[in-house]
Amino acid sequence: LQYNSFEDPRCEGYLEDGRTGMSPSTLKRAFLNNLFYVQGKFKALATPNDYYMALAYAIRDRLLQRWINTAAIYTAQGSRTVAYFSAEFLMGPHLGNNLINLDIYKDVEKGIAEMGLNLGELLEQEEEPGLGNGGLGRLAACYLDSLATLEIPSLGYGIRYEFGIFDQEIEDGWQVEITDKWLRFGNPWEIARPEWAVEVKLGGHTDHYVDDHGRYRIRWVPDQQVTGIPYDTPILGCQTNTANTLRLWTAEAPESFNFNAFNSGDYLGAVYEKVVSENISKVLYPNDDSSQGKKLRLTQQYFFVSCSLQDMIRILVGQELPLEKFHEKFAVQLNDTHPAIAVAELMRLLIDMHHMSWDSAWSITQRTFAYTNHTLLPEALERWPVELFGSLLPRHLEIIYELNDRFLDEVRIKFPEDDSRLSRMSLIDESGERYVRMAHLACVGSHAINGVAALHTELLKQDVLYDFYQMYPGKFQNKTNGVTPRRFMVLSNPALTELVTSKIGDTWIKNLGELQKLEAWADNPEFQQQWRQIKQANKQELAAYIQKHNGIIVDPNSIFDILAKRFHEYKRQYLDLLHIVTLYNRIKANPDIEITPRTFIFGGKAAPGYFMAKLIIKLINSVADVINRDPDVRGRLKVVFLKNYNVKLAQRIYPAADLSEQISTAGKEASGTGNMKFALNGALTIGTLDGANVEIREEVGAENFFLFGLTAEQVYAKRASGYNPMEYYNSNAELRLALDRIASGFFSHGDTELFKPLVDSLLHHDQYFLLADYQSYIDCQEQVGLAYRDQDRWTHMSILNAARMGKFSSDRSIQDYCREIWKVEPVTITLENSEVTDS
Ligand code: GPV
Repeated sequence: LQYNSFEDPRCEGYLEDGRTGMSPSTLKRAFLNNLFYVQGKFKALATPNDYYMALAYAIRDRLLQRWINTAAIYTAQGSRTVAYFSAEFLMGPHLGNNLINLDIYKDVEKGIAEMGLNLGELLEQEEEPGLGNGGLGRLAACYLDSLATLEIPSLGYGIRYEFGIFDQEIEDGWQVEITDKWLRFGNPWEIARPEWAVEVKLGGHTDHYVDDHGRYRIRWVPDQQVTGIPYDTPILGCQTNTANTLRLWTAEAPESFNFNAFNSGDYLGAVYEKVVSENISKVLYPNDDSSQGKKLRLTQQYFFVSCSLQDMIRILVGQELPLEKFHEKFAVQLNDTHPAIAVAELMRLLIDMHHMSWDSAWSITQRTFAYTNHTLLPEALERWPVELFGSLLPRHLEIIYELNDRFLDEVRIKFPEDDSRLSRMSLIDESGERYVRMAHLACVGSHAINGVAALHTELLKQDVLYDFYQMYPGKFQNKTNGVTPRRFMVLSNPALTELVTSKIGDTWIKNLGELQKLEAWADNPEFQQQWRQIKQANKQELAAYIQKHNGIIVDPNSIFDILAKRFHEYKRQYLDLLHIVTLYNRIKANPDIEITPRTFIFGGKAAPGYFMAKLIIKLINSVADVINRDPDVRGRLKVVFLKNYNVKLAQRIYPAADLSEQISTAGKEASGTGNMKFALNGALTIGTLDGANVEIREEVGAENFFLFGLTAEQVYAKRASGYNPMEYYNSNAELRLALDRIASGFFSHGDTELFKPLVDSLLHHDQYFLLADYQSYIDCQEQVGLAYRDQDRWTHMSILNAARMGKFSSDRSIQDYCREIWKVEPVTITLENSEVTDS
């Protein structure tokens, strides 16, 4: 073999060989080698998936040197490390992102084209790892990208679900769930590490005994044991050599478990035990912002937390550091309460397994953990019936009781004679059936507690965690969410990336604040035109996708008005529908009315057990069927439901959006992150003063943001003074017409029962204040329509929105976490043949 050394200045020679070289010819040869030696195919028989795999392995080879060097340097230096604990990592496809972060996307695209193939088609082959539900899981993924880009030593710890979030099909307008077999064709990005397997105990009881030295000890006698096998995926930073690790755990039956059953001839019984163990990492719970309280879910949480903490102790011991330095070596972030059991598990490991004193263990535990809260919704606050909890984790329940006794003593000292405060703050809810309160455990066991947007953090302090704020004001911080511009701009919107880079250079990619320099171009006619052309081309691509998948022809000159996120009543997809039906009613009343043409695009999944959310999906599709076919509409309105909204589809949607719908009831959306991705790609937002919308509006300027609706404070006041939605129905003719139209069976072939639950819930409860916000929303949408007619004005606003998104890079969020919570510094990774790599 001949290698093209020194061909590319990025690869200083020593790395330029057949498995690491970045030159086009080396990459091409690696690709063809993999097709032959890995896939066992030649061109005539190769499928698109074979080509994808061949390329994926070629790129993986290029990550490995970086990955190994990163691990070697962290190990040699004993670097302080962030461990991000999350039940969800919604990574999206790896290949394209790795090409971007390696900075070889264009070279590879060209090389692939020279072989008569299309890179975009190969990228489409990748099954995305959908190991998350929505915002929370995607945030974890953005944070891993930023941690690596900022060269922060870090590990993501989670679960390698065999089935990720379900695939959504639409049948007769209804959502149907299909299992997500994402591992079907193998996963080229992960490496199993069975040599680092750990054992996890479950169930049983505890034994209190006196050991040989006369010391009082407690032993957990489990009735089940499972093995956790780690699978590692490299997480490459952008234009750095840092490749951190995402370590996901798979549950297996222990090798020796039920050896007796085999020997006694109960073969099927033994296999059954194995199946039970493997169920633990089988499937992601598909609920977003709500907790079901199922035992298997608690088992999943405990399983990955225990595996991860044991793994961290192995790493610590391997670096010859004493256990007393656990909190100096590691900063653990709890992504919501899903991993909060870690507080009790670290205590157990330190006390029972490593014989540390309670006080030392507690000091280490508190200094290790920090907790991020992601919601104010009461139904999302996790609590476990004490009985269920004790049947799975008897030792942890004891530890929590002991923690609680000591904690409540502290509360008593700070707030004497205040029994109601004690019962409000207790780790155990004793108001009825007894529950373990996971948010309280997380607050007590952490040195820092943060919300995910300024408003959210304020509401946490005033409301959901008010008592904890009074108890520990110094623990509370805000960390406004962010998104990675690599995936959500450079990869997904290459044309806009190129235009921006042609004007301000490419350093904005790692320093998003520099986008501000675009402001100078906001009124430049030539730039405006280029900006518009790119948006237009992106809209045309989405239009082609819609035609292919929905058979609907949409007008790329219409406003692409998009609402894409999980379906939940508080997110108010239904309010968007009321606007659509209102416009439709106006057209029916006056077919010649002037209306700015719009394409309403929806995407999102509903939790399989969430009846109302699924009914809203059905209503969208039913309204679409009528409006898209009605000749009176003359194509001025189109309604499209894009099925199976996921990371891949999101990457197509953001670049094509004119209008971003961020219309949650104020005080309900903790932050939102889709709002940031849309604006970064030049969409204007119509939104309430909720979550990060507040800060987005502050950044882009009120004049570049379509604001409507009640404030959080007004919502609370209205609820307190007795909200009556019927008053709005009775006094607003257009609103009444819209609701009556839905109730009348007009969109349901005359069936007046089908959507009755939706109509009734608005008229009689309207928990999320849709009717209170309706007129304000309709008026604001009127302004949107007018603004869009002035294309220069709209483009000016669009440019300013993108130019002012600097704050919302996940790089900024991560820098804030590093400085203010984790106290961790970057470590530079070199590719020199250092001692560590040679040995
Ligand atoms: I808790 N979030 C989520 O996606 N799933 C959850 O189970 C919970 C919260 C979301 C919030 O709803 C968003 O407002 C927020 O932007 C996101 O978490 C990331 O912080």
